[in-house]
Amino acid sequence: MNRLLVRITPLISIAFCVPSVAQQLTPQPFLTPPRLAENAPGGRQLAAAVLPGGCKPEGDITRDGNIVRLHLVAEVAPNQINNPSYPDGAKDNVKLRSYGGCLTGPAVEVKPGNTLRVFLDNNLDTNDPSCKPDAPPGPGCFNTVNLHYHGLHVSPTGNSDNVLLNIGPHTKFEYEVNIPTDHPSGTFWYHPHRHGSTALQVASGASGALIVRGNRPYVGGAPGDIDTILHDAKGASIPEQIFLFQQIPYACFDSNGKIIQNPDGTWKCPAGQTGVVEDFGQQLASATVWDTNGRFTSINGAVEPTLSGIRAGEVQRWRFIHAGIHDTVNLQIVPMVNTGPKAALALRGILSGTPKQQEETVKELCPVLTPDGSKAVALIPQFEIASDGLTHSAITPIGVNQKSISGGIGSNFLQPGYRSDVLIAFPHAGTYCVLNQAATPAERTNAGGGGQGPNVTQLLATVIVSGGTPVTGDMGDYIKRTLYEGNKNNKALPKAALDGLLSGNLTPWRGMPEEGPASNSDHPRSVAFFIGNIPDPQDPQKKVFGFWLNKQEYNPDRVDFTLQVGATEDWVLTSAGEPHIYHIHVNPFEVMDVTHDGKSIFGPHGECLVPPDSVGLQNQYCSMWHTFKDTVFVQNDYEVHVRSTYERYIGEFVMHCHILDHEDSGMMANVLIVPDVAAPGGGLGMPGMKGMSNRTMNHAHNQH
Ligand SMILES: [Cu+2]
Repeated sequence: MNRLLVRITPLISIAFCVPSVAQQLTPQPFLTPPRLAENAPGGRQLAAAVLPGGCKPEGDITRDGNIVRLHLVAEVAPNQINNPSYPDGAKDNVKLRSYGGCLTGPAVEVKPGNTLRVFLDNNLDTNDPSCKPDAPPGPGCFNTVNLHYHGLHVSPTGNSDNVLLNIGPHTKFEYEVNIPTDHPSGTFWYHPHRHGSTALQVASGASGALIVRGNRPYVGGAPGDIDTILHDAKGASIPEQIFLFQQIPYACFDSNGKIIQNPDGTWKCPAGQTGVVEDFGQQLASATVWDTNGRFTSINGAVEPTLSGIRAGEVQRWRFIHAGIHDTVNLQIVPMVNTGPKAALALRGILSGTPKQQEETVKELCPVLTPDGSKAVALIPQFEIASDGLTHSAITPIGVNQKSISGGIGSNFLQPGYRSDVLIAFPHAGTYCVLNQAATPAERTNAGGGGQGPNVTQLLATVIVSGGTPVTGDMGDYIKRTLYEGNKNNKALPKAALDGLLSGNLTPWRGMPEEGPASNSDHPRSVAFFIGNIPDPQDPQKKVFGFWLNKQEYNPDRVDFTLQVGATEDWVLTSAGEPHIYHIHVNPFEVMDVTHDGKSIFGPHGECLVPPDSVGLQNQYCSMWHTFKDTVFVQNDYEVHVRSTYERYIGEFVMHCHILDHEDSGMMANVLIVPDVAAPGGGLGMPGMKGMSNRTMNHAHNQH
């Protein structure tokens, strides 16, 4: 189907615990996400869905005009995950819940104006001891699912992007998601979102890329699709890669139900045992679990794959999707300086030893400091064209603060839920490392305690660049010039738009127009996250522990915010004690400002000022000035000011912390958008009608 996406190494390997000699010599291939078998109208099957080294997912896809029919199966399936700590390239056996039975859900591509009919088949076991009748909201019912179309601007109600549905085991459900014709094209994703089972299922690999690809050219007037101008200097479409990052905390258990560990505390699956994700308390509910368990962030289901077949100077679009549940990925790309035996093993996804020993190897192969330790090496720069699927108004270099090692130029802070589309080109042939850089102690959210990327630097992937034409000089200028050359012969493209590419101006293709004035600028709505003890509303003498959003835990029967469709409003997002990650469904928001101690971190034109504190974490906000997002990191002691217009859709949906175990533990709120907030009946015009109108009337006073 999409030729552009298929640029994988032509090597078929894996699937055996003990690699053969031939396999030992070959790099571990970078896998593109699995593809569903594609049916032509009339029943003929067009293409096999299996890719080299990949997994054939259950289900299929049929396109008939604007209707896209998708059969998706939620099931438990056996798989294998590469474990870099094994010196022989062995893999761990796992058995996980996912879509289609592969380690990552199939990539799904749609167009603006499509109707996506998803026939979701919940094939999980009806025997679910985690699901207790009448249990209060919270972690549990791990075999009950639903589906969220993260970032899509679609209806949140009925059979559409409705995360308030429970789809029980051995139940089929048909979704109908109408993607409006004016929907931005970009990188989105799908995952289960049933309160209580979201974290465990996403942590098992139940997520997939959802690409909206547009073919609307910019000819003056309405913005066009960025997809129409991503051309190389010869005018051909540039290659692209999906990177779906997952953090799968699989573990094996002893007869007492405790996780089996190595002497250093990392998790161990002895021979013959199969890793699972079943225990919310031990495997998910801890700020430090991902730092200490020795597991690795995977890419499209593979740990430390090697991407090859890229040429020097070749501009590529990389679509990063953070589908992990808890921890920052601090993505840096650096040259590999060592070509010895350790490098050859690294290309096979073998580093050997404890996490600390593996970090030593990574630092030896891919240093981010000069040999004398005095200076950061130049990272391969990433030029962001879209965040959270929404094209920027300018090509934006990632990272600006050279003083910081982990936040220096080219360091892409990806938080759970984020997408980042970057243009990238490698300056010359060679091997490169894609790192998940550990934050320096000063940059950790809980110094020494975890929660901000891994404790140790991890290798995410290696990249082999061969052939092509080396690039000297400024890479940003080179990439802009390439786009300019690639669109020069497009006579329909207005000259001002073409010339603008030379300075990185993407306004003609931006995903969202600038927000207008907000009706509540002097009294913005607020969202405050906090985990800990607060006075018990029933008995103020007592304290009660919880995962709080505005001092309330999630109650599916309570509406927390009632909003007027069409209104534009300001919100202030804060976290106390530790950072959280704000995500709201249906409508994206524009990041208007980020403040610390009441002072903006931005200058008058959005330039990122010298950090107002020594922590450095605010670096990740530097490229967010007036960008649109649907998910944003909320650093404690900072205020993130956002503005959103509640366009088009009415109905009930959620906002929540995208650290998904926090969400399942209560950090979520219901949002209801109504046609007329002042009308009798709370906006639906029928006072006394059961359902949303009653709820609106009863809970209007709960607005914050
Ligand atoms: Cu949180």
